[in-house]
Amino acid sequence: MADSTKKKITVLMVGNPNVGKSALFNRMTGANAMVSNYPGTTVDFTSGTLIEGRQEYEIIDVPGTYSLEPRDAAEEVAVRMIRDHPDAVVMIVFDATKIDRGLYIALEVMEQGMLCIVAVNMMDTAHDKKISVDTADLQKVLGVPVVATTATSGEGIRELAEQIRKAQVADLDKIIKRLNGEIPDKKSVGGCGGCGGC
Ligand SMILES: Nc1nc2c(ncn2[C@@H]2O[C@H](COP(=O)(O)OP(=O)(O)O)[C@@H](O)[C@H]2O)c(=O)[nH]1
Ligand SMILES: [Mg+2]
Repeated sequence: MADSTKKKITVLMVGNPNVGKSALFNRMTGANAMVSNYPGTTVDFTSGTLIEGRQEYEIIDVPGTYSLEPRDAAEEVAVRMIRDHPDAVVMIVFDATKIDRGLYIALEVMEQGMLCIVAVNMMDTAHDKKISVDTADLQKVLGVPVVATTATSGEGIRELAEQIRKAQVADLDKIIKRLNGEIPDKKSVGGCGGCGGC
């Protein structure tokens, strides 16, 4: 049961098309999803409820986008949804086999100064293709929670739901310095990924 004294938090699921946003959305929200038309457009989007740790979240499955410079109506809606929900948590979904593409949109979203969390989905495919993805390292670099998931099997979904409350506003200057090796890694303590969320 949700704690009715806590304000409902909106979570926007953002990422490239075909990274598994809808599959993750279905896993997190179950059967209570609702399809609506985004005001003033012909673009549909799906929203649903997740209750985690007595907090109610409204999860919105945002149309897939490659960047925040929209090239079609669906991408325009994705950008509008982000602009229209400045207090939302953005769950940025990566395809584990295409991390570079995920990083592109992630950095654009992070530039907006919003609370962020990253789901690295399709971990099964990455494993099959022998692509190793170090989510702990990615978490250290980005400074926001990063969770490995496989939406089709459900692996990582629980942890993803639990980590939403630890979403962080990323510090782009620090990310760039870490990428350039100008800031040494924080020491990992007890499995801590150093996202700063605790
Ligand atoms: N192997 C694998 N397939 C996945 C995973 N997540 C989603 N898919 C599949 O990838 C395709 C695209 O997923 P979808 O949720 O529609 O992506 P979206 O465009 O980001 O919403 C579908 O065929 C899903 O069944 C995953 O973790 N592993
Ligand atoms: Mg989808």
